Amino acid sequence: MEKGYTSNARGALIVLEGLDRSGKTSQSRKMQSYLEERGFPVESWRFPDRNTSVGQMISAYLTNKSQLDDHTIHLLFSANRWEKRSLMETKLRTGTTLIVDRYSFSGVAFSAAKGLDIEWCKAPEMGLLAPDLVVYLDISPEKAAERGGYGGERYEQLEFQQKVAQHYQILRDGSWKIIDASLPMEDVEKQLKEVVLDCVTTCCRGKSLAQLWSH
Ligand code: DGP
Repeated sequence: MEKGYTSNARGALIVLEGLDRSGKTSQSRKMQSYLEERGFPVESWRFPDRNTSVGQMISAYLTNKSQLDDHTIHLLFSANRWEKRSLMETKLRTGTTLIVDRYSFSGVAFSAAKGLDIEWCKAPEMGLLAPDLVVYLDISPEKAAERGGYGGERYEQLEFQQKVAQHYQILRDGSWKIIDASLPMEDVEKQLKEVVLDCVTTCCRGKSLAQLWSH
C-alpha cells in the first residue's frame, strides 16, 4: 500500500452532471482510462441504468413508447438508483472508484423542470450514497443544442433543457466543481483529471462514506 493510504482506503464516488450533450459520457470514459492507467481500480456507471427491468420501463418512457405520470417516472428513476445502491457501496468499500454519469441531481433537476416540488423530488433520494465529488459540465442550453443535434428522446428539447439548467443552478452548492464544457474537449479533460485525482487520493486516505441529503 502506498504511503499515506490507510486500511480504510476506499474507492471514490464521482458524479458527472450536466445538460444533455454537455460531454459527460465521453469525459467519463476518459476519466476511467486515466485512473486505470494510474493503477486505480475503477468502473464507469451511468444512470438511468437501462439494463434492469426498472431501467427498461424508463427507457420506454424516454423513447416515447410509453406514457407515465410525472411523479411515477420520477420514482422509477429513483428506484433505478436504489436498486444499485448496495452494489455501489460494496464496490466503493472494496476499493473501486465509480465514475457515474448522472445521479440524483439529474433526478431532481429534470423532474423539477416539469414543475414538481423540489423537496418532494429530493425525498426519495435521501439515504443514497453521497458523492465524494460532483462535477458539473457547464454549457448553455443553446450551445448544447448546436452540438450535433439531439437524438429525439423525450427531454431533448431546447426549451426544456433551459428549465433543467435553471434547476441545476438551484441545486448547486459550494462543493460542486464547475467546468466550462464549451471549452475544447482536451481542456475540459485536463481540468477534470485534476479534481478527479485529488478526490480519489482523499478517499484512499480513508474519508468516510456519507449519505445524500441527510440532515
Ligand atoms: P442519458 O442516458 O444520460 O442520456 O439520460 C437519459 C435522459 O433522462 C436525459 O434526458 C436525462 C434524463 N434523466 C436522467 N436521469 C434522470 C432522472 O433521475 N430523472 C429524470 N426525470 N430524468 C432523468
